[in-house]
Amino acid sequence: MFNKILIANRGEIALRVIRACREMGIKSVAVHSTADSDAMHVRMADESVCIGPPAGSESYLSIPNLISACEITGAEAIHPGYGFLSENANFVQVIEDHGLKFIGPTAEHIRIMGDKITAKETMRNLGVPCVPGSEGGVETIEEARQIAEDMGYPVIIKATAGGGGRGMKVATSEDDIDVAFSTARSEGKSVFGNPEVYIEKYLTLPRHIEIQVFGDGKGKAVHLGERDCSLQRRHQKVFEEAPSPVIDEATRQRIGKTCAEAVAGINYAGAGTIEFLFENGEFYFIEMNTRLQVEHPVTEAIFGIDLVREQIRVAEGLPLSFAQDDLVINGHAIECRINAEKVPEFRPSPGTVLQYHAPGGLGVRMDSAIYDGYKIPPYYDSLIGKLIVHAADRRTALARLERALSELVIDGIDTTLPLFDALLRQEEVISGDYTILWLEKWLETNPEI
Ligand code: MV4
Repeated sequence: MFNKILIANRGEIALRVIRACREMGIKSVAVHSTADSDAMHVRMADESVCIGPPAGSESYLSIPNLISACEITGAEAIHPGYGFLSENANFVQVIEDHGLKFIGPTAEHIRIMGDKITAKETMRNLGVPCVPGSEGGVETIEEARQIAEDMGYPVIIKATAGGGGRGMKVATSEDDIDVAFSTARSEGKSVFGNPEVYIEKYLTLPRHIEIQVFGDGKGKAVHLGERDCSLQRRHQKVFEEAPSPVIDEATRQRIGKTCAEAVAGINYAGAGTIEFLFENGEFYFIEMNTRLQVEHPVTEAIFGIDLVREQIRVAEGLPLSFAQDDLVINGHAIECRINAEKVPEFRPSPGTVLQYHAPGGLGVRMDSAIYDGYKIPPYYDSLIGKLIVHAADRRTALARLERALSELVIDGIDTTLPLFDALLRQEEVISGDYTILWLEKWLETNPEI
């Protein structure tokens, strides 16, 4: 059993991990930059260590500083949260070289999934359905043109090291293929240090549906259904829900079983998310995330489980505390990501929170590290809170969300809250009839917010 865990993160996710530690009787160590001395995660943890100046690269991303903080405090394990070093295979390697434990998968699994070509090949071999496309990387423009012609346009060229929508180019006809190929390649090289690209059929109206999986690292794994994350803007999720309004129980069990068997087959340890595009009733694997995701609370809500507790248990070498048959969906959950941004431009809006009042009541969870008088620093991600509602069904969850939003007060800064009031009035959101392109199109044409 761990006696003390260091959390290599900040904001709401650091609080999330500290809370799980406290409930498990494990001491928590917060780390912080000089810009975060007054942050809530520092106050809430049992101990804290300053690990550097404001820039993430010199603090939350500094591996030597994090290892030193473990040595100073006697922490035996590190929880990375999401972002920062959560999917850095080298970090995991260094942690293990120092006799510490990383709360998450192995360096090897992170490395495999971090390279999209290798991830896709691995998943295909494990029986996971993938988007049709090139087998492995594409080296030349001639090869790219040939594959696109055989498959039919439109196609998409993706950098194998890409992420967050960078290094992706669509070609709608053979006129675009040369430019798409060379742009994806050079973006891959300049942004991610790897020019390797691959080609896929471009799906025009898919939904983004991701399956939550959990492995014990010893060949056992379960799935925890799907999350529908189709409402995105510039590859940033805005509104997520579970279950998806378009997936029935038989489909869920079929794709869930495929995913659980796949991760069991590689002895995957801890939480993972297998991302799919879903179009015309078919799933197409795109990538796997080897971390706990921002939107994990909607899954926790409908299954009534604590995913961070489970991550810690697995890192301690304990078995999963539930079997697949124990995992039954109860109701519907929705999450809104609240950013310190001014809409409709989504311009970052750091500053002082003059007043904060969190909503409450049945089926309402507010994960946030802000407080009255808190000064949001300008150096980090603009996510300042997640409002999660849970109810017996989707209609009731939408009503509960509207009610919770009406109670929530964040004064002093601009936030994305006005967006959610407007979204809840849209027919497509109410009915659940949206694709990955809907939100951006609606924002372009919408005078309301
Ligand atoms: C695609 C696609 C259509 N067809 N792949 C965007 C980021 C990366 N995770 C994969 N992405 C996409 N891959 C094929 N073959 C469309 C997207 C995409 C997207 C995916 C999920 C959620 C929002 C999106 C917004 C634009 C494009």
